[in-house]
Amino acid sequence: MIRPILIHPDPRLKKPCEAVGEITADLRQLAADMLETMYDAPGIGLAAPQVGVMKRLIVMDCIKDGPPEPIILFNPKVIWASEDLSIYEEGCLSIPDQYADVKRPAEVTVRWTDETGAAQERQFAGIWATCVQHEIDHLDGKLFIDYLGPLKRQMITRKMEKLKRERARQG
Ligand code: K2U
Ligand code: ZN
Repeated sequence: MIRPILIHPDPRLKKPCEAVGEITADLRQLAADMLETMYDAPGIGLAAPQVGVMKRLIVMDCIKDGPPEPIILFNPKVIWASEDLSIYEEGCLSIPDQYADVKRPAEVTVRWTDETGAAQERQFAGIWATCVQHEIDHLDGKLFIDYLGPLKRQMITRKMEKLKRERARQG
């Protein structure tokens, strides 16, 4: 089912998430709900805290045109990052309609447990590298606006507070 996405500022978006133990049927259902929610947004990545679940789980599908390639990552960990950096104008489904340039390592190797409980390891580049780092940041309570200067971050936070007030009024 499609789950509501939390909007910044929200304490649950700033808290570090707990590691996942056994991959249960409930966690596999959560991952399926997160993929459905991500495609509906639409987005190319989503982290569990964004739907209010404080667990180390992210989903991604950065394929633009072509058959979808969803991947589910439990307890993802960057085990190598390139020296080279790349800049990408990032957005966030928890900070709607706000975009800013963020510099990150251009390539990363990530280790994780997949939905079958198998250990996986893959090197990501391009938009996949940007996205997986953006999502793993979410698991550590870090948002892309945390890489901006204090004034820009404060301006975006104020806009989100106004958006939340308006949404609360509309009910
Ligand atoms: O985590 C999220 O909020 C989903 C993010 C993932 C993402 C952010 C920045 C750069 C790459 C991935 C996005 O909101 S998904 C929407 C999107 C799609 C393409 C480019 C930027 C944002
Ligand atoms: Zn995000």
